[in-house]
Amino acid sequence: MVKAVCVLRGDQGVTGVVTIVQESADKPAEITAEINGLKKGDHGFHIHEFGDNTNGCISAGGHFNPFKKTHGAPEDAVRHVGDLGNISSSGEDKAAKLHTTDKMVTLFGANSVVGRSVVVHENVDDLGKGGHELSLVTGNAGGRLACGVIGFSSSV
Ligand SMILES: [Cu+2]
Ligand SMILES: [Zn+2]
Repeated sequence: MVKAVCVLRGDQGVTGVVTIVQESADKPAEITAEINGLKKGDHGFHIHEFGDNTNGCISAGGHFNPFKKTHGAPEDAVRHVGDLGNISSSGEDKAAKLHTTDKMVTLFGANSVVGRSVVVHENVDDLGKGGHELSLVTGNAGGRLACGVIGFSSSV
């Protein structure tokens, strides 16, 4: 069993905690997220390549994509490893919550997401289907509201 946690912060009051737990390398990862301060609606939610916050969330780089695929939905076969879809807020002062399992995200081996970043976005991720020039790259999810680095944890 490997456990990881990510505390998200941003400069517009958005905060959150994401936990990832995985029993073994051949089992799906269990992802739980709670994000506060989001406007009502869906917000793109991804794992980005770098655990670098030097220049804020921009330094996290692009979506974590070790297999060089195009952007997609979490349930798609063709997607970035980091494509977690959207997290949905029902209103400004309500926590946006997500609980899912994912077969591509892993805490084991060379493509582990530990040391990378979780990013929550301003706008909805169109899951590659929006027809915008950025749809197959970022889901056209707009600015980065908050981010944090994924690290190992003993407590989650
Ligand atoms: Cu993102
Ligand atoms: Zn992506």
